Amino acid sequence: MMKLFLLLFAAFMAVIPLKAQENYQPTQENLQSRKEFADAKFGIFIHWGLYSMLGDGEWIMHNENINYKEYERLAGAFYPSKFNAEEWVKAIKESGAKYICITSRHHDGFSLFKTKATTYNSVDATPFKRDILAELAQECHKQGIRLHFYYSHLDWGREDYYPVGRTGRGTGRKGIFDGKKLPEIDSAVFQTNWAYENYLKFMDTQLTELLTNYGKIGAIWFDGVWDRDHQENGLKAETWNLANQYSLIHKLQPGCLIGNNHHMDPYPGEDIQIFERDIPGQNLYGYSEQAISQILPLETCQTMNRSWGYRITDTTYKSADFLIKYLIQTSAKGANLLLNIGPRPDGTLPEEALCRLKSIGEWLKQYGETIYGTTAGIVAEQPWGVSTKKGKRNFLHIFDTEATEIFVPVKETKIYECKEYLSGNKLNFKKVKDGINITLQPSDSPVRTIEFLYK
Ligand code: JFZ
Repeated sequence: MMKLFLLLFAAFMAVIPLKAQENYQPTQENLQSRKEFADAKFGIFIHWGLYSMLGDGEWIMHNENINYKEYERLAGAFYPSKFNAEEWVKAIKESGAKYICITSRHHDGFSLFKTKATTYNSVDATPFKRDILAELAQECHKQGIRLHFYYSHLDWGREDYYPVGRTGRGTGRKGIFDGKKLPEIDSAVFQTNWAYENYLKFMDTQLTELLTNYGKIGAIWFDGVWDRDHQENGLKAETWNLANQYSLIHKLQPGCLIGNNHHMDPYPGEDIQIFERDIPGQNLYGYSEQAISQILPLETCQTMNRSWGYRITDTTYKSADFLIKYLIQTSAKGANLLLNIGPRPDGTLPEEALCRLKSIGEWLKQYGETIYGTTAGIVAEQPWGVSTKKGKRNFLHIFDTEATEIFVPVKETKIYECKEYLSGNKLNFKKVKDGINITLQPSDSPVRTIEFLYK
């Protein structure tokens, strides 16, 4: 009986999509944007904010239960004297990345841009007085790289972010907004309330600014709706007013893609699907149980070390070879890689990150054609590696450095050419049961890429 009920309930949930931007029909411009996004394959994520000054990641305010009034004082010392947007963009472009996604405002609530919605921003609250996003946007447009904005739904420092979610409960918010006392937090089942209405307006103002003052924006990357997943109705899109937010964004810039790091199946109105720290199909971190969209472009975000925001003690950087392979693996799933850097409080990008950007860029200069504009390969992951493809051109990326021969399970296709990608040297292959065997040339490189064509 219980099973039947659960089954019926699941079926019911499956046919009733969560209310977001219902009946959303992406415009031609939006579809074009999705295509360009999917072709781009590689972007750089930037987590930067007041937390960077404390050198212990972007969750420090929550982790250490820092009082929000005290935390705000960091703004008075925010002076990243070496911040240089031109240098950032140049280094990032050299990596071969096609877009940058930066935290316009993270969970701590500090805005890296001039906003009328709050003085708690990099222009009005700091001695630096500069609009970080404006400088970055100008350089991105000048140097020809797309710009995306990360935007946090949740806020650990605002009284009108009410009721609070499951995080940031120790930041000392008093439950008083505009002089009025809010009801007890723990008794509050989520419902629309006057404080929250105010918070929604605040976000609308900021989103309007972000999509009006910084030229063409490639995407808005939302994060934080999961903060309320312990509350009744907490995950319902209507409580976040996603319908209005999404249509506002699509109205202001129809080509702007919307992604939401909610770790669930995409809501109507979303243009890309995000996976956090997992290549689609993996679930190493527990955030990737959602089905892989067959329609939307996919993106995997990943850290270079183990942190998003600058963590002064985190030296656990993944090797350049690992990251190159990771990019190939995401491409082989038809997804993009959004690789993170946490700039230092002085505004510089860590050397460890810079040298990895350089190595990835050098590889992409030679092999970019086997990544950009490709889709998932002709064969699924094999013991020897993975594949990508562009039309009838198939690229096999061999990670097994020892292999002298590989089996490729392709059936009906008539192969007429098989070669080493870079040198163009022909490789021998023979038809075997259920596929072909390709004989490889030995090489020192961690990835050997070969190309084969079929009719
Ligand atoms: C989120 C952010 O919290 C994090 O700071 C970073 O920006 C990353 C890219 O995205 O990561 C999450 C998402 C969900 C949870 C925790 C971290 N969660 O459900 O507890």
